[in-house]
Amino acid sequence: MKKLVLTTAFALATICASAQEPNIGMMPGMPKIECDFTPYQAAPASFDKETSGIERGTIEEMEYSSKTVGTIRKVTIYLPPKYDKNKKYPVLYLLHGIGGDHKEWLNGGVPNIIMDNLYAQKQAEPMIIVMPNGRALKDDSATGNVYAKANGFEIFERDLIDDLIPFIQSKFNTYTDKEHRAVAGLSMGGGQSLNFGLGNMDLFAYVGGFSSAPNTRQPEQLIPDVEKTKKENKLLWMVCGDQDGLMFNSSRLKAFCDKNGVPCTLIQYPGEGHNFVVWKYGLYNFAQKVFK
Ligand code: FER
Repeated sequence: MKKLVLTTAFALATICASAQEPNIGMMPGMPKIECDFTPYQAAPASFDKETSGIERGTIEEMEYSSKTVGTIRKVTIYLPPKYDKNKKYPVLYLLHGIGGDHKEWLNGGVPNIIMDNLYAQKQAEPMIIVMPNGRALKDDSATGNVYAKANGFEIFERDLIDDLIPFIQSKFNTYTDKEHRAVAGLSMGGGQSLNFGLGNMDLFAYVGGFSSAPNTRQPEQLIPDVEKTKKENKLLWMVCGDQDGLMFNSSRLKAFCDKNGVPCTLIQYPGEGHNFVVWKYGLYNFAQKVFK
């Protein structure tokens, strides 16, 4: 079954160029899993449009040394407006998809504009957003057959925990407890966030999966101990387009949570497939719910 799902998804997914997510439409034969969707509420029309006259955060690219990969790796950082190095900040690790790298969110998802707007409306806690390259391989570029490099997305768990988080905590004045650390991502990054976030609840209290990909572990693996998850996880939040052939990864987890009484959100974004309309909406909502 798993093999069939992966092969079908691969066959129907077309990757046109580097730094672009596959166009994944509805797939006949994909399991349709019933679950209780959380009602969709539209974001304001201007949530992702640049607003004039408001304070802006800053973006920088940094490099860190990875023991896991044995290379120097790039990471994009967004600091909130009026960033003050004497203040402590929580951190959101924001992960990209199979066709992207550390610049994908910035190029496709305008996270800086979404966050600047949220801050102008006082709708989010000031946080540092860290956008790494989630393909933990010596060649971590989104070129060639990106599916053949998918194992790098699994290896990234160690790079994130052993190399990147310590680096971020050494360069910025951050809180270091789980209640001040979140992980969310799109597609492969959504699968990574669910896998790593729920798998390391001592490190992450807030977990977001946007259109999570088939790298998402089975619910029983993600939540082996229902009571522990209920106690330790503070937010399990998902969104997926209702035209996205990868919905089953999210609905399977939501159905498990419904059955076992684990608080969990899954919004079915109406009329959208596997794209940044859904992912920007994901960031807009998730960012308002963390660190509160
Ligand atoms: C797959 C289909 C899609 C898959 C990964 C993806 C690992 C990822 C899509 C994305 O990140 O946009 O079968 O297998």
